[in-house]
Amino acid sequence: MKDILFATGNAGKMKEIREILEDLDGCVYSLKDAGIDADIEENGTTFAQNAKIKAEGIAAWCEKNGIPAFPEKSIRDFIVLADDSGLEVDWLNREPGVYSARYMGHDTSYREKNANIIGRLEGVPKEKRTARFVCAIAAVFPDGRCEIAEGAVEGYIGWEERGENGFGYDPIFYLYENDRSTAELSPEEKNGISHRGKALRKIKEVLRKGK
Ligand code: ITT
Repeated sequence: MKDILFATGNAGKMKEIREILEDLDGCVYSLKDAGIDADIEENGTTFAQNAKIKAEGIAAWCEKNGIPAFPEKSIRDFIVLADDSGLEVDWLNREPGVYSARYMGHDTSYREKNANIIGRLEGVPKEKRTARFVCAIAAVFPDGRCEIAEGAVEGYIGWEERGENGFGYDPIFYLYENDRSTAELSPEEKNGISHRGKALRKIKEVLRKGK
């Protein structure tokens, strides 16, 4: 199997991605590993569109500029993957959705973003605090074909941040089954049930079949 270039600059995502893809034959490189510093504008309206935009954008960038850390290689030696994901809160008309990373501005801390979401749900009872994490993974093959896989996990927004694991909105996203936040799960537990775990396991099958 060809090696994978995963078009993400998010270290929290990359850690989960490496754990889930570790049993693939090829190596998995991040943008940082490949020395790529490209900014692709995510102007789609769905997670699937943005994942495709990111993967195709990085493939096109490498076609033009090469791969800084691997000057002897071409982007055609890799399958380019990208993840677009986010949190949909039903009470907030599915906000922040595709704007999850940009919500309240890129540079605002997640402590503030999480406090803001909890504040906007003040007085809302548990049964109306429904939310989900959604993930779309795009795979762009050397011949230009693009395959997409999606995954989601249902839960609710809690009343306080809990847990030290994960990243982003994990401390306020709780599971109905055990009333734990996804930041309270071990990495293996989160990958087993998460939006990203589900989407990556589907794309792994596509990669294994070489489709
Ligand atoms: P890349 O585009 O470089 O991959 P990003 O952080 O900008 O990184 P997205 O545009 O896909 O990625 O934004 C997704 C945001 O949604 C992310 O920054 C988190 O805030 C949130 N998110 C996605 N998956 C999450 C998870 O598993 N746990 C907590 N928050 C998550």
